Amino acid sequence: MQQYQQLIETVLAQGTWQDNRTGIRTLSVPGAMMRFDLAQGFPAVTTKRLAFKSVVGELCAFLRASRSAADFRALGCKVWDQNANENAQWLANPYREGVDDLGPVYGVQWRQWPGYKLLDAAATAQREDAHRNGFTEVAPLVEDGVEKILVYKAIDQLRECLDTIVNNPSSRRILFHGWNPAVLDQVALPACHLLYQFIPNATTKEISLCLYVRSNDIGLGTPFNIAEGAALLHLVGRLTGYTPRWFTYFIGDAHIYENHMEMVQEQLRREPYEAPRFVIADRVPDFAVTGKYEPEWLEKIEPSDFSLEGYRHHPPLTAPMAV
Ligand code: THF
Repeated sequence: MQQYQQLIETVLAQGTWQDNRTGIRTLSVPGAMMRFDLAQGFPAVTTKRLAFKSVVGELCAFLRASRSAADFRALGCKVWDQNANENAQWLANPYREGVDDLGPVYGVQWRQWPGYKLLDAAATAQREDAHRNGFTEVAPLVEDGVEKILVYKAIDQLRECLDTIVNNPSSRRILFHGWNPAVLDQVALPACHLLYQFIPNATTKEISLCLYVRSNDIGLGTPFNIAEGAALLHLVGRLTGYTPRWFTYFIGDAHIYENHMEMVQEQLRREPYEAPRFVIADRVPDFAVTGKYEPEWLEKIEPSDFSLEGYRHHPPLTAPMAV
């Protein structure tokens, strides 16, 4: 994970101080990239302890389309409690559904993106096509004197990615998006990691992931989000018969919070250890071995199905999260 240290160095050398919604200033750089070869090991930060259980707990909660911090906690991840219950603006949001609610965050968009179409009632071919594609007719209505029909489908973007990896791996459209402009006013926090594109290689049977993160807290969020993206790529590879290879991580606003300076500087004084190995439990079917496509494991997977082997790390370091 030299690349994480290099990112810290870049921000320290080139960053400028910025104000933001949290009131805690950041040293920020616009645009950064890291690229990990997963064939060389798992990109866990080693210059401090990675909260791996929390990472895989969060991933499982996302995969189950959770929107409550209580569900995240039940899976071993406490990092959503503050966003759910300590942000005054969110507490006053009319869409908030009580204690621990986060709104339709990440997993809800990944697995249940609300898809609507307004069709002309007379457009029979369109209505039939929408029906074949899983849309249901919700309500008739009249717009400018024309009879219309509103159709709806909860789009499982992630499942559709897996289907395409299996059925049409040369597609360059295998992506899912967390940024739904229609619900930005309904969430505790608009998605930070928001665009995931899978790139399978049908010849080498390797699969790569490009991830775009609009805003990244380098002290706390970055190590967490890198590990989570890499874990997701491993899982998707396992369920589709591909070996995880390149994981490219793009950041929009790359920043270090003022009160994280000591934590990141201490990490620059530490020598990184070798990368650990990522292991998925045997009970999770390997498509490459079974030849059987079982995407329902996206929901069945448990945090305990993921582990790290040979994870050597320096002593833990932590710092407050800005809310
Ligand atoms: N808000 C801010 N300010 N930074 C973020 O990174 C962030 N997130 C998520 C939503 N809001 C955010 C929450 N993810 C930790 C890790 C991930 C987070 C938030 C906090 C954290 O404190 N990690 C500690 C301990 C974790 C633990 O023990 O469970 C650590 O040392 O890693 C970006 O996704």
